[in-house]
Amino acid sequence: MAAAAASPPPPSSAAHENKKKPEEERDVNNMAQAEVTNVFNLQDQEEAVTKMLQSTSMGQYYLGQTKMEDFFIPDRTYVPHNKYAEEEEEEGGGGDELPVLDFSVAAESPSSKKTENGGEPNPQQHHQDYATRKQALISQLLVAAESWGFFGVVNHGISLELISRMQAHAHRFFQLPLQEKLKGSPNGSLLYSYTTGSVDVLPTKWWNESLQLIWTQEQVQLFCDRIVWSQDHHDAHYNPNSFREDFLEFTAALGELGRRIMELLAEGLGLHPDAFNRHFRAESHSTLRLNYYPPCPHPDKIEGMYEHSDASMISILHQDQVGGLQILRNGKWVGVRPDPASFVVNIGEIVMLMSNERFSSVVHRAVANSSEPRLSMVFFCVPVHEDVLTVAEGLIDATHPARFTPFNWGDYLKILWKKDRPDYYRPGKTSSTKTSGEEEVDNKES
Ligand SMILES: O=C(O)CCC(=O)C(=O)O
Repeated sequence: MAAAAASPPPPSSAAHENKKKPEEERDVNNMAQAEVTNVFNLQDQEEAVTKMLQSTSMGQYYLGQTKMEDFFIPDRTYVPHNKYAEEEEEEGGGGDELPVLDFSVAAESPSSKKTENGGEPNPQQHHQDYATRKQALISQLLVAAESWGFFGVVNHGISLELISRMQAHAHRFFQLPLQEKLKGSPNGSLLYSYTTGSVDVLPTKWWNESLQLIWTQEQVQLFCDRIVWSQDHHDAHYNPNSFREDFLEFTAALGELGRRIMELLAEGLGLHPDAFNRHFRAESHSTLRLNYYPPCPHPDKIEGMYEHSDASMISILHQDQVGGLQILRNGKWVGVRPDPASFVVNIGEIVMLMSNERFSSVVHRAVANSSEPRLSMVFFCVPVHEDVLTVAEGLIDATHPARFTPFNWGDYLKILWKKDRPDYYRPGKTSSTKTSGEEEVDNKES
């Protein structure tokens, strides 16, 4: 692939326009909903719903305008949803397992811990232990962020009960009749919400539905006010407020986890702990997306969600027991084994850019299956719209010039869906190409 310019032009430039290849159009990302919102915003609800159905993959399918064959992707590299790295290893394939980091030390304060028998610790000794363990975590985190761009997190401090309550809300929502779900499609003041699959600007059709909401009280309330959650008398006891309450508790907890992760990433790079977090504030349009993949009789031919890297700062994902998240690593798709107690975190394009590409934002996808629906829940930490984002100063020197010009999230969103966006905004720095530095990465399946 062509080499990326060492000092790229500003975001408005189309300097790389002529290099486009059809495969490059395939990059998709976590902002599908934003596109839907742009298209349908400020329109009459009924008109908005019709338009959304007509221009999204599952919408067209539900309307009978497309057939399942229209979802088929030629020459697709298929790895079943429940095939994982460890199994490959057993088969002699040299499996490569996602690093899993124990975050318990990150939730601790340097002075809070009791000794094993419940007594007060020696404060100085404890402080030293804490510092040693924290440093060990930072080192593991750096390796994972640099060489994988992805890692699992356990002992993250978010209760399993809260996670399963959110999963139950999600299943309840996706099982509602289509007409009911459509009342929660993006429109007017509700910026993100229910969407029936991928939008037409993307070159492939996704076999999924999603519900994505900005993490504010106001947005979730707007959404809840539109939906009738109890469709029959069996459900009469369901408290619709519980969706709002659990959503707010869950997103606040994920936001806190995101903050801790970004603080440690910054410290690992020798930056001020707040270097990333100062752009990740309550007024950012960070979102939680619930992805629902119905069973599909031809999982080998379709994609639940096509390969993409995330535009976020970082993304924090929980997948249910079904499996289907796959990461492109060294040119191969690696399945991530589900674990109810862990989250999977990935570096998004914003932190990749701010780290001057020390970290990778890696391509991943979701694979559907023929027997059971699959649910994933992803929290996208994004920067405040207007904040100017730059490569962190401590990472620039004579041999490492800034690879990106300053931009903001608003600029980024504007060009995200443009087919002619400059190459340096294209996702897909994979670990497999990390060492070559200057090379642009091929996003397509191998
Ligand atoms: O469902 C998954 O495992 C992947 C979801 C994802 O990549 C996304 O929502 O951007």
